[in-house]
Amino acid sequence: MFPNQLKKALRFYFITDDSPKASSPLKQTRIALQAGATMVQYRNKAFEPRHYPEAEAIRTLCRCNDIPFIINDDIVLAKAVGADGVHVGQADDSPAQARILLGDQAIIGVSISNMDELHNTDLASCDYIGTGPVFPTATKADTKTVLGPAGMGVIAKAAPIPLVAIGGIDHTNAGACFEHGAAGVAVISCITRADQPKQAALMLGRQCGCSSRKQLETSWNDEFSLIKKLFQYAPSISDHPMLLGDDAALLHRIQRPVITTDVQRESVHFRLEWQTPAQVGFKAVCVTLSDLAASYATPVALFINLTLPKSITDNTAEALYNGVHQALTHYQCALGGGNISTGNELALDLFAIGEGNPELFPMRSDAKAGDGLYCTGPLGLAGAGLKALQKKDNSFEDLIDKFKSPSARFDAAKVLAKHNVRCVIDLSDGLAGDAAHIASASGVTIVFDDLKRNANSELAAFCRKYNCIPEKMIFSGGEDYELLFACSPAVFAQIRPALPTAFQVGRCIEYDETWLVNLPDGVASWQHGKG
Ligand code: 3NM
Repeated sequence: MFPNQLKKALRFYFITDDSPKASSPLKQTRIALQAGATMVQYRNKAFEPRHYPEAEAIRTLCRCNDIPFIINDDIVLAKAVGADGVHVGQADDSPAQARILLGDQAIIGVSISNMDELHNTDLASCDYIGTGPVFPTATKADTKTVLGPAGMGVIAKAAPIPLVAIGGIDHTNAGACFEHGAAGVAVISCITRADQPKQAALMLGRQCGCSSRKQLETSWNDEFSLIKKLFQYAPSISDHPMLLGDDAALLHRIQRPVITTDVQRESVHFRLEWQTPAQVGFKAVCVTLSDLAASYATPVALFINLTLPKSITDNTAEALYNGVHQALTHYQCALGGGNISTGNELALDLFAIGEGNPELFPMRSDAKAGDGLYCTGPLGLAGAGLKALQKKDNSFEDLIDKFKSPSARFDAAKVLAKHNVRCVIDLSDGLAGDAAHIASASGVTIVFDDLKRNANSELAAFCRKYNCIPEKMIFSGGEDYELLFACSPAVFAQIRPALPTAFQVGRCIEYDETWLVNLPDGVASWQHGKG
């Protein structure tokens, strides 16, 4: 937040009241927001896990109305609930600790009640100070000397960052705080314990020069708010500076841009009854970035077009974004842009840009007779996981996990690139299909090994239970997102120590009238790809 934006946000700073005498904090917040509050702090000195939904509901309300949401004291809660910042006292975690946990963008406030504290507090990690009590207050028992507006003004003058006045403030004395240099006033009881809270809040709002809100936004499930949220929580990746314009993104310094696209559609690629929205978001990014891994490219920016049916709630959309952001953070990829439209089914169209390896752009057409064909990890697990979900059998956790949460194998790609492996493809369609792509593009015949023994124990157990053939799962189950690659056996021997899960699946020979040899019975032969 820019300094002038922060100053505006501090103007009418409402703090929730945890007293049983007051109404619920969510209701208090609604009243304050309707009266024009510009910032909200959730203060609950007796916080317990059961209060979490309350904090979350207030955060959502603030977010919908574009108001910063701050947590009192508890930096871990602030992180967990996705607050915009935290306010710490002199005896709490330090502002520096808060900054480390909450990041550069967080708003961090600290309580300062006299000049000594002002001088002895490390303000480098703070965005504002809260100073009081300016007037006598019964809300906080352990407050220090009442400063009066003039005493507060002395601190405001000496403070290098904006000051918000606190303690005993209401519509009758807020003006004095502003006159003595406060950027804003923070209040509790003048609203929460007033006989007529709405009236009291409106009177204070007027003193602060804040416009009331006739109608509170309760949803950010519209295109503009949604895009704003999407960007607000996206990781900023500094290696590839990116200017987010109004209509497009300007990417700097991308040499050899590598571009890929993917789509994830409900009922075709995922089902919300099987996967949480966060898993859907996470997987959509992994699947898209997997193509970059198979191209030896480093992720730079991802673009998402989202189709949201009307039935999708804000919480679902937000959880989906959280998954997207987790994956982007994991793979150190920035969000370059997005678009949202309504539609009949939930769908994510994704585009990713990466920076290509300066020496090598691997191609599926680069396999040679004499090469072995290898894979970076176990196959058939995701396909079996999908079948387990279809059968509503949750006992095969590893298989289901592999289906729900694949990874893009940038780690393996690094090893392959280092050893100059020139032929790579990511396994999205299943071994038979993807090997056929290599064979037909390279003009070789691939002779498969007997992979019976390569079914991992959970896959073998699944096949026993459901009477299916493990090789069939290995050859036909898609969505493993391992890398399939061809190289000489000597090179593979050098690679193997760095990729212990890699194994041989076959070998390439001179083209012999057919692309694939030794496919297990019942696996589609893919011979139609010939030509
Ligand atoms: N901190 P009311 S005074 C939470 O002086 C708090 O640091 C203070 O509540 C300080 O608006 C205070 O009801 C209580 O007086 C503010």
